[in-house]
Amino acid sequence: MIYLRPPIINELFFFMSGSKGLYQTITTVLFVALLVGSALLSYINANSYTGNTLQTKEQALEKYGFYLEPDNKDANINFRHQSPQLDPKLKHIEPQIASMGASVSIVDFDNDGWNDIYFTNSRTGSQNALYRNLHNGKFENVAAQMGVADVNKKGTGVSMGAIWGDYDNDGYEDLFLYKWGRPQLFHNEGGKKLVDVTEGSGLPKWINANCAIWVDFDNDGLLDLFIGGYYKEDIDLSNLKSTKMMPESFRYANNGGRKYLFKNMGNGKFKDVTAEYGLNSTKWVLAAGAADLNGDGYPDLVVTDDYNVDELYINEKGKRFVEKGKQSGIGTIPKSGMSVAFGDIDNSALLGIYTTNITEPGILIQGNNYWKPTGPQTQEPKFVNLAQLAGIENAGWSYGAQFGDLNNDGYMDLYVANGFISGKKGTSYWYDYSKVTGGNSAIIGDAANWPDMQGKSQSGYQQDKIWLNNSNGLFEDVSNKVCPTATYDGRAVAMADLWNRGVLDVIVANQNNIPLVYKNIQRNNNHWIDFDLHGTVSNASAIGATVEVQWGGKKQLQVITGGIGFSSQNQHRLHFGLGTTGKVDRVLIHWPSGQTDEIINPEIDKLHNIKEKKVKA
Ligand SMILES: [Ca+2]
Ligand SMILES: [Ca+2]
Ligand SMILES: [Ca+2]
Ligand SMILES: [Ca+2]
Repeated sequence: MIYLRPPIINELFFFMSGSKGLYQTITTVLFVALLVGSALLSYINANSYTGNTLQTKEQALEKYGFYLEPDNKDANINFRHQSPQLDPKLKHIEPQIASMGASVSIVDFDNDGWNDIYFTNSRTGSQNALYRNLHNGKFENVAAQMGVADVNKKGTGVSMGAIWGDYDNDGYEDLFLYKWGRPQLFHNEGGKKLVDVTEGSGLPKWINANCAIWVDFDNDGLLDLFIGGYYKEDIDLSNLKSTKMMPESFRYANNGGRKYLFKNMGNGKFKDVTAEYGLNSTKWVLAAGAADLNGDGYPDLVVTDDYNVDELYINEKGKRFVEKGKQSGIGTIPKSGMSVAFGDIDNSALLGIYTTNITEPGILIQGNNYWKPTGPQTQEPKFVNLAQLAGIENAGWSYGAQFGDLNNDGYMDLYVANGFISGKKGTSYWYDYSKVTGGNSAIIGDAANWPDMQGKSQSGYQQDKIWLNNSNGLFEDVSNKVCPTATYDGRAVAMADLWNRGVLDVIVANQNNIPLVYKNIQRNNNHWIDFDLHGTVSNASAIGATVEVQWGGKKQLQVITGGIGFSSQNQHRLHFGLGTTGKVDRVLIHWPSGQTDEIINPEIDKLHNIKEKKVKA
């Protein structure tokens, strides 16, 4: 009824003043104001940023030098995500709660030099898919034979995401599967089999996690695990004891799941060191990213939270984490924090941080953030939000986002997955939603008080956002100019060179639907250079290592992450577009061990496999 109509506040006034009196009207208006927080009620018409005219592939190739071709069929990828089933007590808001779990992770699990793809599924009894790259444009689902398909069995919970990292440094990427349920660790046996080694590993019985990352926080060469809880860990969403499991507030909720920091002890065992490392908050974590943001050689943590401010944990020499969200700028305004990505968008060799939130025209304009460091790295880094200036602020109901140079021009572009719930067309749950957001914590916190969704949409049928970096600090919206229109409920995004062509393809996992596997078709004269790093003193996956490429007066920094975005993981190798410059001057590689390698004039249009020299730092 009110879908895309200007401002909801008027509707509410009309609704509430009829019978409930002025006091309640004012209260409701105040709560709505609280819901939108610092964001502004906006009159912006939806067309102002979804009004692209469709262009043909030919026009896109001519104008932008690339085109994203949907390739599911040719690639033989027929996976479809299915949403979780919930306790009948949540039936009335099931699409809302069951709105996550579509994830994608890129890994070369069999070390053949070709990227493979892992998708998670979330219905009890459904199968996850591991697509082995057959090198001929096609993939083959080998999840069952590898032992990672049937992982959503009744009573064990359902998958929410997966991260790959070589926790035992044997040269093969192992799998950590996080769930609304029992987390699972699988050891990769030489690329032949993934064996469940959860038992005795020290991992807990149940976490309701939508986020986990591999990070060697103490730089001892052993990959550790960070896991962010969403719902409290004593809740089984398929078998609820109580409906009082929702956030206590839309802006300052602290009743989410706990965080977990597991130190890898080196013998297949992980030790819970969360409390002694100071990760005690219980905000509703949706995403995390690790990178050294203050230049001391230890990876810091950016954690984005639903219903609260985001968090920045500065790593104090691997000994503990100290939360500096507020001081840094990152943790000042509560939004919906759904994704973290690192991107050096202006080739300054400094990592900026992109986090996603909600923009719904006429109702809620939170905007996404691009946190740019205010200067060279210092012990206490500070950031300023440049998303609006750069033109990458308003996407939609955003989930995953990734940076990557899609046209190899030497500037990182941005892909943002959009869309919450595509229900009945022409309907909107936003109005009903605002009724519960206007309640006190007891009202909001009890799912029984939430209005029945009745199959309605909420920010549904949205096109993902594709922003092209115009190299002058501004991005151009090319969303449905460089691919056919697709309005799935996008969740996880990953970028990877799927066919070893020197370009970044894009893979998007959509909730309760098919993924989109985009083959990136290029038509330009641009060059590229790729690096795949292998640690020896550092962790074998080289997670935390950075590569700085210097060419033609530019310098671009990228970091290897063990999971980034929303429930996703990019390819392990780092890809740099170079534009038309035919020469790279210098490459600097900083390993987590503290070693630095320098390469002068490396060959371009080539993937460089680089092994860390075995010397103690
Ligand atoms: Ca492979
Ligand atoms: Ca391994
Ligand atoms: Ca470690
Ligand atoms: Ca670019």
